[in-house]
Amino acid sequence: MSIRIAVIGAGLMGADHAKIVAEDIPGATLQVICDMDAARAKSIADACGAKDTDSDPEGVITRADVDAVIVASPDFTHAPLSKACIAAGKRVMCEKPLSQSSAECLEVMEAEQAAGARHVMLGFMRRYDQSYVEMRAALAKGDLGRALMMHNFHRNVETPAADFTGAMAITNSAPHEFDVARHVLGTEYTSITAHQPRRSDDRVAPVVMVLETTDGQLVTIEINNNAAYGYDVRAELVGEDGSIAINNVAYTRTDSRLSSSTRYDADWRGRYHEAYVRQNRAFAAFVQTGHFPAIASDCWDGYCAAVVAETGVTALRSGMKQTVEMIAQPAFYATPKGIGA
Ligand code: ISE
Repeated sequence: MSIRIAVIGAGLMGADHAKIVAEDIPGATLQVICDMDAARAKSIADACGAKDTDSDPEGVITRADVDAVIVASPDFTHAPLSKACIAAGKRVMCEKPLSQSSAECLEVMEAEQAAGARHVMLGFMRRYDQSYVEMRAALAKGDLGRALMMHNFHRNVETPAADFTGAMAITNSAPHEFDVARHVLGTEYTSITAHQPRRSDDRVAPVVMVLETTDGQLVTIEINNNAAYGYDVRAELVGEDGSIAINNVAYTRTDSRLSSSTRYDADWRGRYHEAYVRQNRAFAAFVQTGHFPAIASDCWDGYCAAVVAETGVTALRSGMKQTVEMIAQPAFYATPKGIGA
């Protein structure tokens, strides 16, 4: 059956998801683009061939012609709309974060457990990026020996908003690393420290974090939202017998005038396009089969990222190492995830 998908939010990410649903998800129909800004919803709907537009997020979720939902509206709407999807019995792919509040993540987890079935897939798309897939497989295969450290840096060209802060680097950008490092290592975090260097201007300085894991490993994360030179996300996993590093991904190299150069993407949409496509195809399969994808992130992963981010902000503000304190993983989320990638 063709699944009819509504995309809630016609901003940067909503437009990207709408295009992917329209062009790259076999067996899916882009049914509705929903945004409070009717003109913006119509513009994306016209560009992507959506069947309809709407301006009522809660109403769209219950529409009879909508089988599943992608939530790409502002962060503060993610948890309430995910709960509304659960209440309506609709599966949802919610863009990260599930919530910046761990308490609110727990509310969504409680609603999903009460419903007795998985409804929420979370949009930590790095798990579908080929570089992290290969990194995780190399560790699982034993090529590296036991994992000791994972070094990560995540550099944006410039902050997405003028009022961006160091704390927001931890709550908005770093959750990608918080999630993908624990996914690759198969572990949880026990502590975090966070520091910033001083810039010579008034732009937000990088944030450098060191996290300890329950398996005695170290994870280092640099978030630099004002790197200037390009969108550059890399990592290196260091084992007792070897290491594996993520290259900058560039399809071409230009050689001329005694020099050689490759280009960086301007932002994450180009660098992770294939990951978004794989993620959204996995979501469509989840909707059609009910099998939650084996490597997808869920509400528990959203809760873990929120707890570590909240603790990281405390560490940054206090200048002191902070203990990461989480609830025990509910059995509902401990069961092995579905089949396939
Ligand atoms: C943004 O919200 C994202 O999710 C991007 O993937 C990330 O690279 C960027 O730093 C965030 O601001």
